[in-house]
Amino acid sequence: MKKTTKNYRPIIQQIIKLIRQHKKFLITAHTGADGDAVGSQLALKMMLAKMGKTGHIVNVGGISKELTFLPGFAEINNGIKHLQSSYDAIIVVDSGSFERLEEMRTALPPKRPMINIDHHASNDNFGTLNWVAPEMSSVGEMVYRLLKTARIPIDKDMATNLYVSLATDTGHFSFASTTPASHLMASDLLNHGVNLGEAIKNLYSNKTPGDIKLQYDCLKRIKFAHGNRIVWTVLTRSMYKKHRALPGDPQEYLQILKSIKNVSVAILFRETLTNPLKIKISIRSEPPVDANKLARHFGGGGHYRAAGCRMTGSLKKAQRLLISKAKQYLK
Ligand SMILES: [Mn+2]
Repeated sequence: MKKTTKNYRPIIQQIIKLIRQHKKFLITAHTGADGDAVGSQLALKMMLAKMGKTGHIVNVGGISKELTFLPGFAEINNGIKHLQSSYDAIIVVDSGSFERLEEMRTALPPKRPMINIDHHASNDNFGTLNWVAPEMSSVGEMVYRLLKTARIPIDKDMATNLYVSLATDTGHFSFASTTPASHLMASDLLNHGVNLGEAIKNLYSNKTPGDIKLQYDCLKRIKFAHGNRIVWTVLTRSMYKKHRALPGDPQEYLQILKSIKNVSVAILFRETLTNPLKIKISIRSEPPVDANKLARHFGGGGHYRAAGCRMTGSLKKAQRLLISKAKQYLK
């Protein structure tokens, strides 16, 4: 458990100042936005509204179906065709690098100040203002601090969005990134009226029979190396088709792989829906293995214990390259 010792007040105040100087904001996040990205985007949009500003959310790469219950979800746009030209500034959340914005990168309106709010160790400070805090559990926790510093009251909808950010990015308060501060924040949010039962039901009891069959099929293909310290499995396009299910959040699969005793590296290889030669790789690790470092060998990145990368080529080749690299970390 890492303590937050850094003083972020100056950068938070610069961000608030920049927000006050502008009117209309594009709010975007990494491709395939997850609970943390979407929850913090929606809370930011609500914060902007309370400051008399406008926030417009546009993402790329689709969104997990279990997040549709979030307050304000209908106002999230997917695809660069929704971009407008009237933005004065841009806010990017939860994107470990500029590359993770994918097709959004070249579609962004030029010469706008960009606020980069993120907690990935791999973040390369691509913004005009960069608040990068790797010891924070989630961007939700960062937006919460922003709200507190700006003295903007948190309402039930904001609290629900921030709770989902925090809960999903900490594996419901189980990952090493969970701190006393994250629990205090959760307590405060619950006091603001978050319907915990509803949130849990939507997040974790929202599966189709096909989803479970896909999960079963995926776990059947589990492989081990290095005395069971490396574990991995795959999701293929033919599996999605067979079970009529989408790959969904890799976290669930990885949590199962990580639950095996003494596992140091757990990896999920996924074929993308549109291109069989584009492989998405999600990595979870335990010390001494640094998932961020491992992912960086292949052009990706993330956190110390959770990271990802992409590869072009066959699923077989991706497994071979990644597993042999992972073995080097355990020597
Ligand atoms: Mn995050």
